[in-house]
Amino acid sequence: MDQQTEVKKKVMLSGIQPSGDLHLGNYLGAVKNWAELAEQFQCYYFMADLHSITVRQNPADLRRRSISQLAQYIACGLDPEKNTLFLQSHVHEHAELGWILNCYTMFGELSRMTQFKDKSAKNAENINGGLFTYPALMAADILLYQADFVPVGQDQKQHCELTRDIAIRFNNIYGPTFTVPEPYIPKVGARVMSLSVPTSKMSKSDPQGCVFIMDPPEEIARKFKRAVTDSDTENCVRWDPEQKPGVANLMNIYSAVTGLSFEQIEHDFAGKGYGVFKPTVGDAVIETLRPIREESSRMIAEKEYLRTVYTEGAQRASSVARRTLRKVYKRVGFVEKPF
Ligand code: ATP
Ligand code: LTN
Repeated sequence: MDQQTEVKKKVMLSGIQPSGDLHLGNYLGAVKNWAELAEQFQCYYFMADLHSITVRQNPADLRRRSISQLAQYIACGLDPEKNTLFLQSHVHEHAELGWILNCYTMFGELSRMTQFKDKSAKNAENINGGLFTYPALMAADILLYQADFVPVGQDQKQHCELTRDIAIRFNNIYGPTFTVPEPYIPKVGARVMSLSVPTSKMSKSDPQGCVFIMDPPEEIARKFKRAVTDSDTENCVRWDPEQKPGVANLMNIYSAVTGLSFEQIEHDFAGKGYGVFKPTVGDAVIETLRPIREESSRMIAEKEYLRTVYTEGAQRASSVARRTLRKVYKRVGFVEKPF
């Protein structure tokens, strides 16, 4: 009976590039929501190390961050017994299906991806082929596991839509092969903006406007005190994302960490102004991140344990990925491997 329930569970899958330390945007837009899904879904989460080398990485830092990201996933509540946690490069099927899907993804589609446009503007000296074909590898990540849902922040919606188009295209040519996945985007926290430039998304490439999970409390307090609010003279905590993007961002963050509605927040801070609101949001974020930071630091030291987690994770992932890849090889016309 147990096994049958297991088989019927819908599949969730997501990944984060270990190209920087996890930040509040990654947490509220993605990881926080993952932990609650384990009972209801079959969940796979990985460190997207293959994706991260589309931007030049220091090898030692990449290795260290891939492991510390795993520790942070666990500290955020992802139980390795209930979720399959692994490193993307340990499951070679990702690269193999990635190549195949490249051949079913159009140049025009890839040219329209905003992440490609943003990253090539930021890395003008290294606009490599991998950066361009990145979405075909992301489609492979998702389709290998026949994922039903992909929990991500708003910025990944375009890639998820392209994955659907690729899956539908392949299924139309060869018959049903892939589950067509849907993005799973939270209502609050889906788009956390930079504290210094509230019209850009919070990103590790802007450390002043970015709150990292591992930042010490004093640092988080300092970043929130300096958060850019709005140049209006109103000094009033009111939800108006068009006119007041800085305040709206703080309200979004505060709502995501406390569960309070925007109306309730407006009511609680009526007449109090930004000088009171900013440090209050900072304190709420400090208390949310404190246990995660402490647990991550403790776990990073447990190297053998982490190694067991990612070894078992890759073995489990690979046994599923292998089945899909075999089916795809057959569909496209490759001769069956004799060994
Ligand atoms: P980069 O700065 O290189 O674009 P990143 O910091 O945005 O990277 P990713 O690895 O691209 O991090 O994102 C990991 C997950 O976190 C994705 O699901 C993404 O949608 C989500 N995410 C990233 N930034 C934010 C943000 N500012 N607000 C909400 N969700 C976010
Ligand atoms: N493209 C994503 C990371 C990523 C991903 C995935 C997310 C790679 N493969 C598969 C969900 C599913 C990013 O840059 N945030």
